[in-house]
Amino acid sequence: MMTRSFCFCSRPERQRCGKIYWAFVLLATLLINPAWAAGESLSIRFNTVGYLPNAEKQATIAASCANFTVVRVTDGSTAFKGKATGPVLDPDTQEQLYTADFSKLKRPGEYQLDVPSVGRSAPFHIAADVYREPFHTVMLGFYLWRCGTAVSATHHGHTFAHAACHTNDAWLDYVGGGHTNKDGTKGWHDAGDYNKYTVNAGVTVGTLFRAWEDFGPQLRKVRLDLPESGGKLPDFLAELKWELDWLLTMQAPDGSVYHKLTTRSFGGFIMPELETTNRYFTPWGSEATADFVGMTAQAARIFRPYDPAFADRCLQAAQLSYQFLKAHPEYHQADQTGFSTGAYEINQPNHRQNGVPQNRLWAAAELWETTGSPDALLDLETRVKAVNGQVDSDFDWDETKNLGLITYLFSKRPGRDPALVKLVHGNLLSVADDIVQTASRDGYDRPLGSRYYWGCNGGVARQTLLLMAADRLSPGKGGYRATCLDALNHLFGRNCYGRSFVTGIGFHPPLHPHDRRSGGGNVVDPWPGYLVGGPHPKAGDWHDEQGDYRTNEIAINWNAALVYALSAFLETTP
Ligand code: 9MR
Ligand code: 9MR
Ligand code: ZN
Repeated sequence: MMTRSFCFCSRPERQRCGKIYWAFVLLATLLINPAWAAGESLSIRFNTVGYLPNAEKQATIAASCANFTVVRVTDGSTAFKGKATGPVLDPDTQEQLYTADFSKLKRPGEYQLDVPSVGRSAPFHIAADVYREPFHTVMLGFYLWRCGTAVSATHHGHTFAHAACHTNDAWLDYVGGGHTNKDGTKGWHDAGDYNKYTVNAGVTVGTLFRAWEDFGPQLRKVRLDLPESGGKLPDFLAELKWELDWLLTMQAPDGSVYHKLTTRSFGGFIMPELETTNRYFTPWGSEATADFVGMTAQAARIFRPYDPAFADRCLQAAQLSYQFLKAHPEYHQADQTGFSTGAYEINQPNHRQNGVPQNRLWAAAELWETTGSPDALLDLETRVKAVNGQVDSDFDWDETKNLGLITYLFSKRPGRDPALVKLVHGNLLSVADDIVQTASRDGYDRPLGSRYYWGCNGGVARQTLLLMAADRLSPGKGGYRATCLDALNHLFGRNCYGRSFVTGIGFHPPLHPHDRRSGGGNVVDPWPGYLVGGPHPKAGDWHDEQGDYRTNEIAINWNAALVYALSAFLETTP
């Protein structure tokens, strides 16, 4: 297709011209791509960011091989020698895969794998702080997603910036307010598009708050270099407040919550400040309202020690919307008539979930955990019973039930039904054990196994919430932490592409994400710190092309899951 638009010659000539074109593309690729030009093999697939000293270290090799060595980058000397095992046929990719295990190499340093007749790998580090820089970059991704303000940051010597955008958010025409404007500024852009969707904010904020509640001591110390740095909030929470400030504007006076704030159709590939089409609040839905309760109730207890006035505001908002939900017990799907932007609704085609999502369970869980209200506990336990305490092995924006179950299970509040707690405890461990098994059977130790769907890379990262919860129940047992690291290994290069799935991080990361800033500006590199959605429907279906929004878009929900996974390993014992 590209050849055709490139040349205007007749048919036979066009074929020859096509060959010249592809030769040109190959040459250009080698020139702009120093990694490939240096001959680093894409057949040696491993975590190209690196490894914690005591972690398991395995590379998957998609070529016939026997012995391998790990060499020091500094002087080329050998640090480790081993024999590859295999081959094993990987059913997802039909590849014959070998495994090179170098877990015994623990000494910090910079290394490369050397596999005779296959080649040398990209360089990688072994270090106790190997995830610190990636964590910062992925959080930088959130800062750069901020809407309603100018942003600017430098990564690897390039500056990424845009002027204040969407400062007129938003119009009330579709929610019965006539053509009047009400404040709906701030928040993060959702993804590669600039719209803002309450339901996707739900799982995003819930996941980031989970990180805070699980790894608070590490996260409190993190400096993110934000405009708010040095103020009363820890930087991590300051970033989250930007989103919550917007979310609070999504609540209608009666407590219902608007489903989204968007243009009527997707805008073009321009920088956000140039997108001046009107944006509107759209009518309420029960998922948005339940997620809103979950987020604001959780915010109330998390912000309390730093900003009590904000905590009060969040709690009042949570209670108002919770009352609204109680008065409207039926599932209510948001009316999105007139809008062709992201739907975030459960009955859309090619969707994973069937049935009504259990977001109200999450809402009740967070409200109970924050207030201790017996009413909320009764509501919560009724819902937990109704789903038999069932934990899902992966989840995303369409189902926040797991977030509620985790909050319930780890609560220190009195009054829970012990039999129900036991049920959830058992379910969580058995789901986590399944994930560990699934990873161990996969050619790339991918914890999601053979499941490939829109945003599955986010799914891989989000499984770490379950694994880390299991690790808290049975500390150090079951291989839960090792499987969390398998997830990170996969996302940073132990996959059938041998590439990192996160822009600006690791070896040969995505260069053409479906991101309007990366495509609409004049920078060489894509904006940094973003996990792309990943291959589907099959393992080999990822395309690093801007047009491929199905596999190469970025989104806040997937990034949040990656932040969680990285938070778990920010600080390790040396
Ligand atoms: O750019 C849009 C992306 O952010 C969405 O995830 C995706 C699916 O809803 O839609 C993209 O927009 C495409 C639209 O749906 C169809 N025409 C091409 C648009 C962008 O290239
Ligand atoms: O993440 C969403 C995925 O689960 C859906 O299958 C897909 C199609 O509706 O939409 C994804 O969400 C997109 C949203 O609709 C618009 N902004 C970009 C999101 C990521 O692609
Ligand atoms: Zn904006």
